[in-house]
Formats: sequence, C-alpha cells, structure tokens
Amino acid sequence: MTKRRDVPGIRRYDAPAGGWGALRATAQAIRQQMEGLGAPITLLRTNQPDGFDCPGCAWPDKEHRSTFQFCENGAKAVTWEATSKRVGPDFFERHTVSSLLRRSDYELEDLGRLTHPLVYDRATDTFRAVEWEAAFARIGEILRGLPSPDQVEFYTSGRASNEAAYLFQLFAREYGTNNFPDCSNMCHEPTSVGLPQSIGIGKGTVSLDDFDAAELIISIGHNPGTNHPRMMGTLHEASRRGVPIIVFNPLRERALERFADPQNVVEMATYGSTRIASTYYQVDAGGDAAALKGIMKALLAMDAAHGNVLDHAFIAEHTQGFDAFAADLATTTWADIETVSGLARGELEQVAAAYAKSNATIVTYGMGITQHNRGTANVRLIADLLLLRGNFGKPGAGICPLRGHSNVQGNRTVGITEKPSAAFLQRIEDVFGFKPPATHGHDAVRTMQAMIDGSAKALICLGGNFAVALPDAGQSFAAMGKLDLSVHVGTKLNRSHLLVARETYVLPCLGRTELDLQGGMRQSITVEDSMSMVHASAGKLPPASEQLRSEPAIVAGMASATLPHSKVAWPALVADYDKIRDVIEQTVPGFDSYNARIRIPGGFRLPLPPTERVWPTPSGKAMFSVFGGVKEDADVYGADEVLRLITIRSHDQYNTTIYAMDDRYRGVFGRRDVLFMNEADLAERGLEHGDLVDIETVVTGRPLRLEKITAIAYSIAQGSVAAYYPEANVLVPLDYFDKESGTPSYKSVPVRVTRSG
Ligand SMILES: Nc1nc2c(c(=O)[nH]1)N[C@H]1C(S)=C(S)[C@@H](COP(=O)(O)OP(=O)(O)OC[C@H]3O[C@@H](n4cnc5c(=O)[nH]c(N)nc54)[C@H](O)[C@@H]3O)O[C@H]1N2
Ligand SMILES: Nc1nc2c(c(=O)[nH]1)N[C@H]1C(S)=C(S)[C@@H](COP(=O)(O)OP(=O)(O)OC[C@H]3O[C@@H](n4cnc5c(=O)[nH]c(N)nc54)[C@H](O)[C@@H]3O)O[C@H]1N2
Ligand SMILES: [Mo]
Repeated sequence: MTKRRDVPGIRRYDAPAGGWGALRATAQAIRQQMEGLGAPITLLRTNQPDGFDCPGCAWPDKEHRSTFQFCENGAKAVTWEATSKRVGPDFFERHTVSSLLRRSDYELEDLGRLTHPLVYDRATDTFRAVEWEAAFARIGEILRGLPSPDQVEFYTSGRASNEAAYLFQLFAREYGTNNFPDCSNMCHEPTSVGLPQSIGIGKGTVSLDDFDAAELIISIGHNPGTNHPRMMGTLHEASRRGVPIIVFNPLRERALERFADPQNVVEMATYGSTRIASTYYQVDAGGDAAALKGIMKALLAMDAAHGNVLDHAFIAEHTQGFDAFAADLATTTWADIETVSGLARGELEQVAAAYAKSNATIVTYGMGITQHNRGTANVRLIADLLLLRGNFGKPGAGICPLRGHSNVQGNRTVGITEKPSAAFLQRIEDVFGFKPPATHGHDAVRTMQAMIDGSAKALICLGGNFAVALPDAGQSFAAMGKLDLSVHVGTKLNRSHLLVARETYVLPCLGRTELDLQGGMRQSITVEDSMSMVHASAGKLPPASEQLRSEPAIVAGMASATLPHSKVAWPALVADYDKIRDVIEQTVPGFDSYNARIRIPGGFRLPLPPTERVWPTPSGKAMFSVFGGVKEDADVYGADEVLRLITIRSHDQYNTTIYAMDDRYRGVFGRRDVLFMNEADLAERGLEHGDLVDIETVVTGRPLRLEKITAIAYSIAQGSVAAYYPEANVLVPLDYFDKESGTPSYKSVPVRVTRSG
C-alpha cells in the first residue's frame, strides 16, 4: 500500500476496544462535566439495587448484582445528565433563538441542564421564564381550541419511564387521539412488526443466562463496543469459553474484533485483550437478506444431501409456511446472493456449516438490519434462520434485538403505539370510564408528513430531539415552524426546541439520576430492558434546579389543564407512583402484583411465550416467511457509480446528543465531517484519502446534498460508504422507508460521491 497523506484528526487506532483507553475516557467525562463533585458515587449507584437505571442503553444487568458494572458510555450518559453546568433564564435573555440556532448540536446541549420552564417570546426572539401553572393553562387552552384531537402529535423518546409513558398515552387517548410517533418508529419498529408475525411477540427471547449456554453467536448489524458496551462483557466471556462469534458488518468495528475488559484484572495488567469475532464478514450495506438467504439455501442443500441438519420434528410440530419458504430459496440464485451480499458462496456455506454444528444459537442484531427498505422482512429472515434448527425455547438459543433507548421497549409495553389493540382500549375504558379513540394514529414519519402538509397543528414531545432525529432536515426543520404549538419536556437544550412554532414551551424535567420527591416521599420509576426484565429505578442526586418537575408530574399537569372534566385522578396518581403502577397492572397484561414484584431486587420478567414454544400468532404456530428476491430496492442497484450510504453513531455520541468530537475506535479525532470509503471506491473516482467530496442522494425528487466532506479510506465493504448521524440526515429522503414498519432506511441511502468543485 502506498503511504497515505496525513489528514488532520485521522489516525490509526491499533489498540483493542475497552481497556485503559476506556478508563481514561471515563475519567475525562467526569472531569469535563462534573468538576469532581461526587461523581464516582453517582456512577457506582448506576444499575444497583436501590439506585437508578443507567440512562444509556437497554442491555440488562446481571440481576443488579452489587458488583460495579463498568461502562465508559454509561459513564458519559450519567455525567452528561448529572453535569454541574446550568442554562437558566439569564442566559436566554441574552441570546436570541436565531443566534442559538447557529450553534452546533454539541454546543447546545453542553450549555448544561435546563433550570426553568421557558416560553418563546416572538417580540424579542428569546425564551423567557414562565410559571409552571401559566404554561400548563396556555397549553391546555390551545389544545382545547383545536377542531380535532388528531391535529395533535404526542412524541415519546424512549428514555421516559413506564409511569411517565403510561400517563402520556392516557392523556392523549382521553384527549382523543392515537397519534403516537415515537423513537421506536425510527429504530426497532421492524422488530415490533416482523417478530409478532414470525413468533407471536415483538421482543427478544433470550436472557443473559442463555449467553452462558450458547454454542454459537451470530452478530448482525450492531456495534456493541459503542452502543451497548455492557454487552461486551457478555461477548468477552463467550469468546473465552471458545464460542464462535460470527459477525456481519460492512465496517470493521474494533470492539467486534478485539476487546480488553476493564473489569478483567489480568487483561488490564498485561495490556492483553480477547478476540471477539471468530469470523468477520464485511457484508455490503443492505446485503444481509441475501447473506441470510444464502446461509439458509446452503443449510437446505446440506440437509437434502446428508439429512439431520434441519430440526424436522420442530418444524413439523411448531411451524407453518416451510414449503413456500423453501420454494422461494430454491428460486433465489447464488449469483444474486453473491452480488447483493458482496460475499462468496463458500463463505456463506461455512457459516451454514458452523450453524449446523451448534446445538444452541443466538442471533443478535441492531440498526444494520432494521433501518432498511425491507427491514421488517430482514427481521423475519433472522427468525426463519433460527426456526430451521429449533433455536427457540431451549437454553442458549433465541433472537436478541439490541434495543435503543434504555426504556424504549417499556414505552411500547405500556401503550405508546399508534396501533393499539382493541383489548387494550377496552381495558382503558373499563378502568377509567372514557372511550379512547380506536382509529389508528400517526407514527414518526407520518407525523412529519402531517406537519409538512400543515394538517398537524401541535407537537408535544416527551423528551427527544424529534426534528433532528428524523430524515431530511431540509423539510423537517421548516415544518416545525408551521405548528401552532410545540411543547418539549427535556433535560437539555436541543435544536428541536429552537425550531419554534407560533407558540413554544420548553419544560425542564428531572433526570434518572435525581431524587424525585412527591408528597415528601421518595419515588421510584420502572423500566424494561432488552430482555423484558422490569425493575425499579430511583435517583438520589439533588435536582439540577428547584424548579424541575418529574415527567409524570409534567404530563399530569398538562392533562389536568387540558381536560377539565377528566375521568383520571391525575393529582392522586402523581402523589404516589405506586398508584400509577396499580392502573398499569389493571390495563396491561403481565404486570400482576407489579408493586410487590418491583420491590424484589432485579425485578421480574414479562411473559415471553416463545421461550416455552408457545406462539401467539393467529395460526398458533411460528411462521416461516417468504422474502422474495434479495434486493431491497430494484431501481437503483446496477448503476455502477451509486454507493450505499450508512449513517452511524460515533463513540462519543448518544443519538443526537454529541458528548465530544472523537470516534476513538474508528480513529477519528476532533471532527465529524468525514465519509468512510473503501480504497477501491476512492480510486475509481480518482479520489485520495483526505479529499473533499460532495454527496448527493439519487432517489428523490428533491435534491439532497451534503458538501465538502472529507473522504477517508477505511475498512468498509466496497460499494458502501458511511457518515455520521445526525449530520448526514440531510441526505435521507423522508419517503424512503420500510413500507411495513415506517422505519426510515437510514442505513442504505443510494448516493453519488464526487470531488467537491
Ligand atoms: N453510546 C451510545 N449508546 C447507544 C446509542 C448511542 O447513540 N450512543 N443509541 C441507542 C439507540 S437509540 C440505539 S437504536 C442503539 C443503536 O445501536 P446499533 O444498532 O449498534 O446502531 P448504529 O450505530 O446505528 O450501528 C449499526 C451498526 O450496523 C452496521 N451496519 C450498517 N448498515 C449495515 C447493513 O446493511 N448490514 C449490516 N450487517 N450492518 C450494517 C454499522 O456499520 C454499525 O456497526 O444503541 C443505543 N445505545
Ligand atoms: N440518520 C440517522 N438518523 C437516525 C438514526 C440513525 O441511525 N441514523 N437513529 C434513529 C434512532 S435508532 C433513534 S432511537 C432516534 C432518536 O431520537 P430521539 O430519541 O428523539 O433523540 P435523542 O437524541 O435521544 O434525544 C435527546 C434529547 O433528549 C432529552 N432528554 C435526555 N434525557 C431526558 C430525560 O430523562 N427526559 C426527557 N424528557 N428528556 C430527556 C434531551 O433534551 C436531549 O436533547 O434517532 C433516529 N435517527
Ligand atoms: Mo434507537
């Protein structure tokens, strides 16, 4: 290889993931945000009995045991929330909203915690402090004045507790709408839609214990070293037990190659590390369906040749649809599989052989599977693969979607959905005595479309950064300004707050780490992790400001002011969160003895019928699927110059929250304006490592461009390129999404890359 030129901020990173680098980064996060103020104590209380649940990811903890589970990115999430920085009314008086809009996402949140409820004042173009009751009264007045409740959108970001989310859906439903856009619509909706079709529930089926018994782990399209770092402990253990871990990912992600566990004394002392992936396949972006179909085609061929490869007894007793599924595989050619996956037949046959040898296999997956045009169909294919060898309902086997926000799964469970079941609505009516609307509402993309066409008039956000998280900033940002009302319940200032509507309120809330007192009593909230464990979480830190209110209290405040004749006893529910859990128990299945069971350390597991080989599908059987073809979109493949853009998270970010400007494991420091490219793709365009390029989306009526991005050579599948989210969202068309789930295809935008003029 020729010597590459030096590009500022781009360095090789040769060390393993984790290790001393992770400890150093943690210390730095604490120093920068907390000025030493009791920080270690805060961190030690994360995920402990009687402590708070880490606001980072949704990976479960070993029964909330008392050992301190170290996680660099959990530490960043906690210190970012527990920061000593504050942004109060005096600051907002001195800075117009227009001037704040010129700051970066990083700079906005780094201003610190919001301290007072704020209202936008158009005359001065500033936010000013407002009394809570005045804010609630005005919000209620506007909502009551709208001609139809369906003109209001109720957005949830998955950090909200079960209690806050339940009250939020109750408020919206009594008000009269099922418009529940939520972050899950941009994330694991293909899991929520696809898995119920395959196995009857929209959640993962494995527990942590299953990882101890697995004989093979297949990891597809997720980056745990950054996004679920506590999972690295689990993978590290599995690898040391000799369990093969087969990875499918277009990018070489360091943590999936080598990891040093900061909790492992010997590894730390010797600067050692453990290999994670036994084999690493750099599949093309959007090539997973082809790869999965190739593996299954090979399995069927092996079974036809030698028998004993498929679990025929399981297939006969527990499944339907095998014949149609097998017929589709038969018509899928190896030539198509190889072209679209970018992998060779021999490689996929090796995976099939490893899979056929394993008596217990877990498949883990993330956004690399879901954020595609056919994300839901991708999820069903993973279920198919597992069904072929009866990998459900036995120890060490099952499906493991890596969830996003720490309580996104819980939000769904307690009713945040635009498509509620009739049974749930009936129970709401029985318990509360009002008739909730039955018409299905808007998901996230549909909400933005309604905002663009002017039919949506108000947006109420329980957390999150709606406009920045969605595709096509060019349209989404402008649509925020067309609303009559936007309300944001949040902890830190972000761009969606600043894209003001005719009237805008920013309502500051307590975070997970903070003490929540109601009627003098310390309250706990509850959350559900990726493995359906529900447990309590209670903060201890003094609130960032005396003015802060809890999310349940803020939701109840808005509801009381909006619905003067409400059937719900809002103040009583907020005075004691046990009362909220009582009504959840009465309306949501699986929460029997809710209050008693969350008082047991570790909490309880919600029912997961497929773990007992019970399939709550319409047929009562697990269902094989037919993918049909191998491509995710017919029209744009083939054109040679078209590349597939993946949008990814850096190591120093939490969704739209940018903690810092580095992406250590990928060797990017102090910048985010880069495009990861394969050397061959650079060469084909006459480009060199470090050249400035323009990126243009090729599937849209509207021109979508991102200019003057530095192209860098990286180990990424040829034909795939990657850039950071949210900067690259300007390139994602709003109508380019999985038609079954509505999830935007953030991981497969067809683009053209050219040298900047
Ligand atoms: N620290 C931190 N933790 C987080 C988050 C965060 O931003 N920061 N976000 C939280 C949320 S909401 C979520 S949803 C999860 C996200 O967790 P992940 O699912 O890990 O999300 P991404 O970073 O988007 O990474 C997706 C991975 O998929 C790969 N990939 C992209 N396209 C394809 C493809 O077509 N096929 C395959 N096989 N792989 C592909 C990328 O290279 C990348 O390694 O993490 C949660 N945890
Ligand atoms: N291009 C591209 N776009 C994507 C993705 C991608 O991979 N690529 N991923 C998608 C995914 S998976 C997701 S989940 C979405 C994320 O979308 P969102 O969930 O909407 O975004 P976040 O960045 O997590 O929200 C950050 C804000 O949440 C607020 N916040 C933080 N903690 C709390 C709290 O405790 N309570 C309240 N009320 N507010 C709080 C703060 O004000 C902070 O500014 O983005 C999606 N967008
Ligand atoms: Mo997510």
